[in-house]
Amino acid sequence: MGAKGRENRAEIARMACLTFGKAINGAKHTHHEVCPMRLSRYFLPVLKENPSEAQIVSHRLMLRAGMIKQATAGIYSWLPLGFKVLRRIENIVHEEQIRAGHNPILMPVLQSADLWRESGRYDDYGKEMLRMQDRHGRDMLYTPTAEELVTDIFRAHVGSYKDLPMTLYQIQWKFRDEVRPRFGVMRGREFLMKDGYNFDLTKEDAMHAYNRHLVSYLRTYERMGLQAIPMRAESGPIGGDDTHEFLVLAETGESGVFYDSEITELKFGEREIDYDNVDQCQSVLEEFTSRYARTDDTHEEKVFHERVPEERRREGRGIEVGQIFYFGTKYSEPMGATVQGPDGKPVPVHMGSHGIGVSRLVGAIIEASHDDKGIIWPEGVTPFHVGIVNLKQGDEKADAACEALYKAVGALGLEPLYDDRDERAGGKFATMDLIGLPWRITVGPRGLKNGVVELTSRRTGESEELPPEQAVAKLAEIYGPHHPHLSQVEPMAKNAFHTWM
Ligand code: 5CA
Repeated sequence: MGAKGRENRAEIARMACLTFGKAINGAKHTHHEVCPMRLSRYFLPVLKENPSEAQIVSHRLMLRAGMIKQATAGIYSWLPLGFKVLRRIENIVHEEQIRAGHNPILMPVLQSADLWRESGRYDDYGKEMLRMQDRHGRDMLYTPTAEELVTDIFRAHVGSYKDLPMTLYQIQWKFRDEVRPRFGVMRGREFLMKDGYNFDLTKEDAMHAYNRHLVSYLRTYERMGLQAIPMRAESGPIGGDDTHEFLVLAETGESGVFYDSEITELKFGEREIDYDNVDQCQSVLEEFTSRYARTDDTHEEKVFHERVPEERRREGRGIEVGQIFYFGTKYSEPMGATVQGPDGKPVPVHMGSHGIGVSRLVGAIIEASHDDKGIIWPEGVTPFHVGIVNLKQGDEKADAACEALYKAVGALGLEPLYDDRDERAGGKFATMDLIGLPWRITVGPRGLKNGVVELTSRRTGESEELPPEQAVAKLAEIYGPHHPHLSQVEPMAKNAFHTWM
């Protein structure tokens, strides 16, 4: 990349910090993010019975935990708990896109058919595209993806190779009129997608953008507590030859998958990556895609047998949570998206597009992380960081201790959900288990007599009795890696709790 490109990237990073820096520095300052909540005031319409329409566990649990409500087939309203998780996932996606140097934008959901006629896709797309007319009889559509619109933005404003590389992305609702919407948000008709589009001078540069996206996706999914395996796939209506899908292994997945078991041992982890470094990105791609891993669309039994020893051959199912494409000049050529090259001649830009199924991820995470009592949120996406259960609401000491904990957790920049209802302990525990907060602090008069509360892990079920300030300190430690600002917070003063002990 030229010096101009590097400057651009630095500028993007600077701007992004202004826009999203608050999110990057931790949840503390974004208005969606910090809302500690009392259950008595929270709209959490949990269901006691299993809803009969739900065929898979994530759909069942999302309905039971009051996260979504179906509006009509394949279209959902997001209720407070579901909306909160959706926002968490969006934030991680934004942070990782910005880290990779990409520009956030927002394009409309309703688009003019004329643009789609330029690429030829208005006729090709078929019945999946929802079409309508405005009052003047002009053909409109609800965006199923946005290659045409973003190319139109690019051609209007970018004229020189010196402005490249460039990647624009958005997180926006899409509509695809699926024949069989099912499994709740997993296969919706309306769904939230992150869609990103790279513009590059040469195929080589565009392949770097492809690799950069692959690397950023590995980081993105790991932060959500998921292992998503890149697999060679088919491109479908987006077009192009190079494409990988990211699959989360799950029995209820809609894609058949065939892979070398060694691939499940790979982790991106904490490694530092320079997204402008072509070789670094290329080598991560090679590391994660050199072993056999394909979906049923591209699977070849013969190659599978040749390349993978029998004991490592695995066959299963997976949920597609993202896909990256390189399609060269498929849109830039017919739509006249050219830049002036170094020799002064116009050249069509090389493009790719890159999607993440943001709303589908909510379901995918639940498929990958639950037990028979309910959801188990990974720390990176949990709607609330800790549940506080008051075993004896109305008891002066228990109430005071819960209030102090509620404040102390909030002061850390974490969000507690305080069950302050006058309910039996069993019912409170069942609700907490169902909605899946990874940590719970239980407060009761008996423990308080000994100066302790109980900290319980939802995942292991293990409990530990400890003084409240230590429970808070432990939460700061647990969530530190997810919210870097937490470590800067002063440890809780011990005497903050003395009033009631
Ligand atoms: N233009 C490209 C990339 S931006 C594109 O549309 N790719 S896609 O078709 O593969 O979609 C991207 C991701 O959206 C998919 O990997 C999947 O996770 C999610 N997705 C696709 N269809 C649905 C659907 N009906 N319901 C929920 N999520 C979906």
